[in-house]
Amino acid sequence: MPHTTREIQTLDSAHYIHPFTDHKALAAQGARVIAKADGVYVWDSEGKQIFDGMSGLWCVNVGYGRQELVDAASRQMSTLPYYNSFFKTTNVPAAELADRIVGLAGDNFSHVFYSSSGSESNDTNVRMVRHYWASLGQPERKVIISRKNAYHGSTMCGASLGGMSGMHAQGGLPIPDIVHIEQPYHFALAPAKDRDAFGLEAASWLEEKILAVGPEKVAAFIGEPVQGAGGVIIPPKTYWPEIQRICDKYGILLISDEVICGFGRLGTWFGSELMGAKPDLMTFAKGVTSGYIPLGGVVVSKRVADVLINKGGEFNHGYTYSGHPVACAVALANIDIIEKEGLVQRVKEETGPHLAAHFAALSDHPLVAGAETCGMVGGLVLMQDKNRHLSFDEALEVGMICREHCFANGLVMRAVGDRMIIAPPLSCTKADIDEMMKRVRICLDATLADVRTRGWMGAEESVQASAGMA
Ligand code: PXG
Repeated sequence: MPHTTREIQTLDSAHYIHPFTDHKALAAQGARVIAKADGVYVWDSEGKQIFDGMSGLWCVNVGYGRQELVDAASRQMSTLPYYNSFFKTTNVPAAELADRIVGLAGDNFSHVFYSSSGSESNDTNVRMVRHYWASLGQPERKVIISRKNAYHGSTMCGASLGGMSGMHAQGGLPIPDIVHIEQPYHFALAPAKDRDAFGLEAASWLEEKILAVGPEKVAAFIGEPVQGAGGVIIPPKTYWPEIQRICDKYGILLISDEVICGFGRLGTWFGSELMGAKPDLMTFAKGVTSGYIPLGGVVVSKRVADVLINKGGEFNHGYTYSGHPVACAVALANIDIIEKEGLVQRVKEETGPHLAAHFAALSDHPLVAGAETCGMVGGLVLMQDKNRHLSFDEALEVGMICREHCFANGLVMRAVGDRMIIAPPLSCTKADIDEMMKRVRICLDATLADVRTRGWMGAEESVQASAGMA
């Protein structure tokens, strides 16, 4: 390696502004330098091996070290490294991939629009649905309804669609005509209520909002099948079918943001399939190339495409890298791997249930108040006193403490407040999951020991703990 870790950290801190980072804290600590990766593991610049329980950032679906993807990129770069899709032009991988994605998305869909990220794709969604309604002679239909604690990206549209108050506080967001309803988070909002009844109630908040805004002004509803960055919030099974019914009732377009859930993560090609919804538009990114190269886009239904093509005229929207041939070639090779290895089916029938069983068993841990999974995503809540549903004081940042124990013990697990979340590669074997969960236990035990030492556990638990020690 040409530099020592310290030298890289110094360069980094002097010149690199990172996403979502407090730079004073980073400069004091020094960035963790990830140097290489293979399979389900990454290695830092000191040679420490870490199980990547987050697939990078929810994207490395087929795992690291796939030579097929390297070869696909290399071949395409030698043949045609770049050309644009403007001015009635296309390229071979872009056309082939559109056909392939439409085939995976199902009968409702006919077209694909390309971008390079999830954020850009959601900007496309906002412009496309407003253009759709304007083309139908209803330009007043502009309002898009989203949800609190949703994540839809970091551009002006993406962050506005998202429901993160910390993001809205910076940059004067949300932009006009984007409004939010409460999320379907059963554990936090109504743990005592029947889960399915709560799902129906949470969906009814959409109808309330439609009526408050005025149905003639509402263009679309957008949601993630399972909220990812918000903390792996898995909705009750009644939620999405009811959301679909309400959208149909008012003729409102449904956008499923599949940036995390798409390309197999929930054990179906797209998450909306599992949730029982039939969206009009689906946002994708991340897993389409397993993160090896940036690519995103929107899968467009026949309903929307028909209006865009036959009534919309020119859609004045597009990106330099829309349909990038190298990114599309890598996506095709990535889908080949997912199909050849049966990864979607494996998540559904084998590895997903295996992960779920491990998570269910975590309920015996004194810190773990709720643990659930859906395919290859999982979330658990750390609580001070789970019997009394008592959270830790937010200011204690117990989730962040747990995350540090994870890194120290060779595991990437993310903290969203006191929710610890994982999303390992879909290529995980059952043995990989056993290894990951062994590390999860070690990290939870280390966190428990830590918070006990600090005197932060619930009174009853502390008494039990000291009785046990006596
Ligand atoms: N939609 C969803 C559902 C996402 O999860 C985006 C859109 C935006 O994609 P791009 O490619 O523009 O980043 C995302 C991205 C986290 C985290 O902390 C999650 C994302 C991005 C960054 C951090 O969990 N998801």
